[in-house]
Amino acid sequence: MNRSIIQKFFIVICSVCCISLTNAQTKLGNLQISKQMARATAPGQSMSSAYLLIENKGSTPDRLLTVTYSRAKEVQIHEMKMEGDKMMMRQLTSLEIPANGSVELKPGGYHLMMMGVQEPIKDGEQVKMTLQFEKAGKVDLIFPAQSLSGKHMH
Ligand SMILES: [Cu+2]
Repeated sequence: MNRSIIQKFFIVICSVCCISLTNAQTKLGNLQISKQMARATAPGQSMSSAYLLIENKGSTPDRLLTVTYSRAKEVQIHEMKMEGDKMMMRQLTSLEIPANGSVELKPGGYHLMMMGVQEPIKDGEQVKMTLQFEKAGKVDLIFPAQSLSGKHMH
């Protein structure tokens, strides 16, 4: 390979990285949203979960109020934590995103729970959900679906 081919090769790789980086973040008012992921439904299950990172660059807190998904009866905001030696899951009425802070929804912690999913969510599917924040407003987000195995089902 001569030098100019190698250079072109790196330029191509670099621009692909930059494009995927800019696509991965959504700005909504003071909020910056990234790392969306949905869990593909397990066989026979009508429930699934989804995750994302919400960063608040503003000096006032915001709140995630509601989430909707056209194929689910309901999407709930859940928290999972250890109480004694038991893992407990509870539904939150809203989720605060602190000023100049962030909340990460991830397996074993906070998550979005899709209830009554009508047709299976397949691996590789682009799940579109709508999130409503108290201050930043409403946004449609794509959650790429993956089949995740492991002990954390939520
Ligand atoms: Cu849950």
